[in-house]
Amino acid sequence: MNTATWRKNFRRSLFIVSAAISALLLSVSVASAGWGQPSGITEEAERMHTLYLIVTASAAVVFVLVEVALVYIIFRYRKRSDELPPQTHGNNLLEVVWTSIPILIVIGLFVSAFVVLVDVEEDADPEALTIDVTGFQFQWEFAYNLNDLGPGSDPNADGTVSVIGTAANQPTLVIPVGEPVEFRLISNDVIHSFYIRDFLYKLDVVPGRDNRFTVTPKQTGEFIGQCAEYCGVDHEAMRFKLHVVERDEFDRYIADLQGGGSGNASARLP
Ligand SMILES: [Cu+2]
Repeated sequence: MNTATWRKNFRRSLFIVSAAISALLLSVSVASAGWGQPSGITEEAERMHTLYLIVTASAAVVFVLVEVALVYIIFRYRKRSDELPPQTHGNNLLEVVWTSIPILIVIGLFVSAFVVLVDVEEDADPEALTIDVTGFQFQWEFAYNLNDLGPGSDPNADGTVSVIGTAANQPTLVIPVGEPVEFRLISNDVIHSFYIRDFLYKLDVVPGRDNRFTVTPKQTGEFIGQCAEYCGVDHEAMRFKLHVVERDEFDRYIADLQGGGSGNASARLP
């Protein structure tokens, strides 16, 4: 094989390899957009997940266009001889185009992220069920105020019922499906973080600070949660379960707690 043929083959292989790598990276990014993040179980999570897909897909499109342009230009304008090619300086139209497209993309991403953020951080309807979540070294307490159990609850009802976890007995947080649930996060010792993966959301539990958030679960089931802020030697013991149930089941659960039940929900819930 002479040198010219060898070079030609080498260039061709290089082109094929880079095209293959670009295609591989594209499929990995598109695939991980679908599989990389769980889609979540709340209406808020659904919006965040959609935003995530939009951002990842835009990044994938930009990546492929840039790579294709790069590879094309490298081959098309490679050095062919010692003769200097025609020299050009500047192209106003091209410069305006390649400056405005990225600006438009950034504005688009900013606006869509801002809309989702405002939506996710929106305060709960005052009627919504409110649960006091207290993080302590090293477990959680979930307290339900009897006068704040969601629409239709008795405003004059007195007292709270609560479930307190221990390292040996993980507590279960029970919430109704299809209605907004507000969590009020309380800590009297150090900073914890209230994290349920399938909410796609996590909020710190800071002493002296009134941190809250609201979610509307859209499917029933059993999920897991944990403290996500290293808060001391037994931090890992701060795990808990989440049960999303139908409203009537939730009402039965609260009535049972009121009747002196232990709050070991898994024993009673399907
Ligand atoms: Cu903690």
